Amino acid sequence: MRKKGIELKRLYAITDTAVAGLSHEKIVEAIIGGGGRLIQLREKELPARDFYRAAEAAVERAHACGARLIINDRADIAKLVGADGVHLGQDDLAPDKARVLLGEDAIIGVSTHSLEQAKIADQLPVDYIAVGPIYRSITKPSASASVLGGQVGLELLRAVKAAVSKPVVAIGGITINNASEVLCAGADSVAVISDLLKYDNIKLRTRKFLEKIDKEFLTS
Ligand code: TZP
Ligand code: MG
Repeated sequence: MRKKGIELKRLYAITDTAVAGLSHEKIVEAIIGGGGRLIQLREKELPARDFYRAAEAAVERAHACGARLIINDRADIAKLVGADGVHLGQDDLAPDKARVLLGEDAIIGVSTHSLEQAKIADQLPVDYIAVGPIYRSITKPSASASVLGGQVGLELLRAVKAAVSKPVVAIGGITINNASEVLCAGADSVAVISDLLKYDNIKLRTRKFLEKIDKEFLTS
């Protein structure tokens, strides 16, 4: 029997060793220190066996502190390290196949860039639908290059939210200054790389980010 649906944290931090200049494990440690409890490990350079080792260390760290760790792209690695789930792009393993591999309790998320993709994702065995890039992203320029105008904007986010029943994660160019408007536009969660990881003190930045969205979003 499928679980009834996951409750996403409002902040979904994503690791990027190039932006942070730190290992995935150290990034996870800093984000957790700042109060983050939902983290995605995103690794695009390492060979599989090094990716596995990094994921193993990161998941151990996350679970020791009560945080959830989702692996980007690789359902096989997510399964092997006992991660909480996998985040899949449009060209990764199909969500139904990842579900077979990871089981009913795993969190599976999928990236979408149009209303059509989001509606399709709503019918798939996934737990959340990511939409982006909401704003231009310097961290993933290819995402911005792939959509007209470099960003899908809050318009698509609103349209997706109105059309799907699953939780929606907004991604791309989200900062401490625009996160509240993204949440107000309907995002259940904001996924962030650079505006957390480009700072020397990631722990402090994560705390400030969480405080700001808690304060602004709850009072808006
Ligand atoms: N997918 C769409 S934009 C993006 C990903 C992984 C990068 C998000 O990074 P940032 O620095 O928060 O814009
Ligand atoms: Mg992918």
